[in-house]
Amino acid sequence: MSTEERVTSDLFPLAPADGVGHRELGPGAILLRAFALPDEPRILAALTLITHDAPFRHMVTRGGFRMSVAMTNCGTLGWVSDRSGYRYAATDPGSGRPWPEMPPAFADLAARAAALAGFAGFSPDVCLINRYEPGARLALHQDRDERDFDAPIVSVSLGATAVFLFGGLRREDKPQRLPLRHGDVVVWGGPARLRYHGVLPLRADATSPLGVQRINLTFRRAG
Ligand code: MD6
Ligand code: FE
Repeated sequence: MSTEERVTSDLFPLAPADGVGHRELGPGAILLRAFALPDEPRILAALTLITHDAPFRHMVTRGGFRMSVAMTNCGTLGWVSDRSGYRYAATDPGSGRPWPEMPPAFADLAARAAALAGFAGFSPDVCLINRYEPGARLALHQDRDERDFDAPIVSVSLGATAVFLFGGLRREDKPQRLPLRHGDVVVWGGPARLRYHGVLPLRADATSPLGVQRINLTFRRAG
């Protein structure tokens, strides 16, 4: 047990073992349970505006497969995929207009989470917004479309619980299985920046403050 886990269990002696506090997932990676909960109303209000301007859509992979996760973005760049592959683009290919601006509350939440994981000064230029409906999944992959890997990835989960697969630096490394609940935040950077990760198919029986869907915000520095 790490010092931090001991401190946490002293502070919350009756709390469920894995329900609160911070958990190291290895060098450069941390799970912050419920960290985004205080920001939930602000996040949801901003999401309504963003998705009105730039609706969720199912992108297509280079191989021509429709992704089961629906996506949109805010920020000066957005992550897009089509038959020519994955990349970051300054405009929404659906509308031809720039992506909606990143709300200050988003950037602030991401920076506070990154700082707790040891990455001070994180200033994201992309917030990729993912919507998972039952059955939607994300295959194990590395995030390597960004220009440099100095900045961490910050991932905020809202809505239905999903099982996050957090692997190692090699595809063969056996992933940890982490249930991510409403408000949980995961940060990975530095030595963990290129760890493989993915999401198991969302289960239909999940009940959550957002109904049977999971919304994930992933913050990156791509440009
Ligand atoms: C998640 N998403 O939804 C994590 N990575 O919990 C990702 O890791 C991700 O949705 C690269 C591109 C799109 C993604
Ligand atoms: Fe990813």
